[in-house]
Amino acid sequence: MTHLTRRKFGQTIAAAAALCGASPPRPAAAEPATPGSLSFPSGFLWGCATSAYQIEGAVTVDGRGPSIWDTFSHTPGKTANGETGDTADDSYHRYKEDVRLLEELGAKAYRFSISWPRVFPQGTGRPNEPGIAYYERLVDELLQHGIAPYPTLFHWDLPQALAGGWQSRDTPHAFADYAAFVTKRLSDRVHQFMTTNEFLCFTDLSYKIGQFAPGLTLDAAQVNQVRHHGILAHGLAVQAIRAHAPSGTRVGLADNPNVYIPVIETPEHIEAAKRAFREENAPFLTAVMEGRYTDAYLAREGTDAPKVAPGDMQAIGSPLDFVGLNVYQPDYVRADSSPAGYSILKKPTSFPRMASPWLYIGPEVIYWAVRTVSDLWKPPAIYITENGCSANDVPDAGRIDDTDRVMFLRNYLTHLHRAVAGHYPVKGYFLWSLLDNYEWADGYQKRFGIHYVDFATQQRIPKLSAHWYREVIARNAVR
Ligand code: PNW
Repeated sequence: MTHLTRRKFGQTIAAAAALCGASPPRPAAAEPATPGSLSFPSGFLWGCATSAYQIEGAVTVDGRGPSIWDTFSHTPGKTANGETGDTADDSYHRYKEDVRLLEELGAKAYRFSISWPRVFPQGTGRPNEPGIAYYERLVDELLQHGIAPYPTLFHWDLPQALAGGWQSRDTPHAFADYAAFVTKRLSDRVHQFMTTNEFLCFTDLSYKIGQFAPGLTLDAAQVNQVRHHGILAHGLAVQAIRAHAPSGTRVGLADNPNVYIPVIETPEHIEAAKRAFREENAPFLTAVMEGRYTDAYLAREGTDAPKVAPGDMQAIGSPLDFVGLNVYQPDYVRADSSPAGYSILKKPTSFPRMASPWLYIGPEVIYWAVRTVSDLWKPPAIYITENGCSANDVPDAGRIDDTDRVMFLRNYLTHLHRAVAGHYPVKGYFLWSLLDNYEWADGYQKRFGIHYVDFATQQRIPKLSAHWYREVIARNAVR
């Protein structure tokens, strides 16, 4: 056997072992960089993300109250095949197994969400001790395995009992009280909190388009008020967390701004994309980062603009320690001579997408997300709090070779590396998702996990992408 074939043979065994889920032998010293390998800074935080309603199940266990997603998913015609989060991944009972999956990946951090109706079944009033105790157990399990907890306080499962939902000004105040309670219980062990997840989804998709709970289609003035209450909830929660957490606790949010890629990287198009980002996200991230609505937004909405009470904008603009960005699909912008100075391009029908029809593939969007937020507002730190994709995963002899997901992730991470190399302050990356889970109105058909879940048996199987991600984390490098 020649030296070359022996080496090849060894690599094949290691690769086969990896595919079977066993750990391939790893050299003791750091591996030498392969040509063209893209290394991340030491301490870069590699993690995975999930959310409560999408994975926990156990919706009536230990005193949890109903959320608007329980009501919505049980309403005929609202979700694919009428599917609900009643059982989901049963992670409420299997959290130790799920922490083990994180450990096997070598993940340094876990972004999960806390279910408000577990902690306050009525949304407000008396806390439910078994509800908060579950999150204490989860946090302790993570810490025992050296995994940093990154909880989000609201990932859409609003307590049903809150009259008027996000249409009511009382809801942001109830959220701040809930945030204060969670902070008091967890901030001895949890050093960072995210307030809300994705303003656009729990406001517009829920109260304007009606695609998400509670499934309403309100008029423009009402929608603007809902949006205002959403960002106010974030701002009041930032104040509540700071009031009750030890100093040094970091506070941020996870948002999914529309991100614009300059069609050509020339100064005029780059400037137009930046302007588009600020203006198209005016009701949400721009208001949070600037503590005011843009003049153009207020002019555009006219008498439909939100009613703002004294103190609201100051709360909304509370300084943040980090900005979390959920990055999925791209949009393209070019400079033009319109009053706005830009136009957003329509995508050709041939533009490639993943298994969810909305999920166009544009890996450079992750670079422009980081760069634009950084150039506009210079936050101290940025995290990618979600990135990942759905794929048509079908087990074949017990294996899921999701080469399309690996392709997607490799390309997005390559462009994230461009942001790192450009010295933008991006500190970590959370892959969506650790597990296949309840993909909201799309039910269980759209799989986003790097672990396959057999929903009949609750068995978790690492997909090829999990093996791939483990190598990324181990090498702290893409490629
Ligand atoms: C995010 N869109 O949602 C959420 O934070 C997750 O809960 C979700 O599972 C994940 O992305 C994948 O969808 C989105 O239609 C839902 O553009 C829909 C859209 C974007 C993000």
